[in-house]
Amino acid sequence: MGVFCRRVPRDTPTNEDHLEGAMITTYTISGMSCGHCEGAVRDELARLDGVTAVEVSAPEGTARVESAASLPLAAVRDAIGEAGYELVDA
Ligand SMILES: [Cu+2]
Repeated sequence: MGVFCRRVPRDTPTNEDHLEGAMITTYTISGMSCGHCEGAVRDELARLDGVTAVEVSAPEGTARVESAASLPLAAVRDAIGEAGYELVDA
């Protein structure tokens, strides 16, 4: 609601290395307002072990994460927190 994003834009390449048989999990995230927020969340999630692709949508408040194996929820929560946002429990 009228929140200004003060994040500095960064060039973040999307990871397009799709793995066959990968797991896809969608997480709900609160607090994202624009593309810079998306980039920050994507950067952090992409750093997690086993993550092969990340798509983040600020308007939908979601992150769609593709990974080779199931990700520990605590690690996902920490990564989103590191970016400055909050994982919303389903
Ligand atoms: Cu933003």
